[in-house]
Amino acid sequence: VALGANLGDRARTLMQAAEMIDAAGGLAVRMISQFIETAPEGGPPGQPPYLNGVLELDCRLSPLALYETLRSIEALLGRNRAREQRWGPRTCDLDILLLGDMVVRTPELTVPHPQMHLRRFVLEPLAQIAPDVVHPVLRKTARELLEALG
Ligand code: A4P
Ligand code: MG
Repeated sequence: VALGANLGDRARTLMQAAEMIDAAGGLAVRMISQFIETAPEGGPPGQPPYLNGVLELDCRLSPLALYETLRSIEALLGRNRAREQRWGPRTCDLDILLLGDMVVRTPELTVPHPQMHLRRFVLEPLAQIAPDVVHPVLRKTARELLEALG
């Protein structure tokens, strides 16, 4: 799971998100990457820098149940989608990157995350905690995907 925040007390928000995920039924946090400050990619110009990180979870939930749990944690952390722009500033964004070897393509959910292999702010923390995890569609490891970004 990728964590991102660029409003408010970003580090506190990301730690709270990790704690809430760990406390949720069917989920346990196994690893937390360092949180890194990153320049915004995409979205409207002039948005503040992000703090990004990645979690590895033990997950006993279905993909959709995991997605819904993450959405409810985003909401509890003060995210208000009605006021937000796509790729705009947010207090907390929780995206599912990978679910083991599973490939999901539903209206709500695409896993692997469709942009993960293009994003340094995802691949850097991912390669830190799971360098050898394999993207099941591209068949490359996190480390290889990061190196491919140059
Ligand atoms: N969705 C589909 N697949 C997934 C998935 N694997 N995980 C759908 C989570 N959601 C998934 O997401 C939009 C829709 O994607 C959801 O309704 C869900 O059904 P959202 O979180 O509501 O909106 P968003 O985050 O504004 O859009 P999107 O496309 O998810 O953007 P991203 O990819 O989250 O990018 N720059 C830096 N440096 N760091 C960042 O963290 N984040 C973004 C947002 C832009 N630039 C950034 C960062
Ligand atoms: Mg998102």
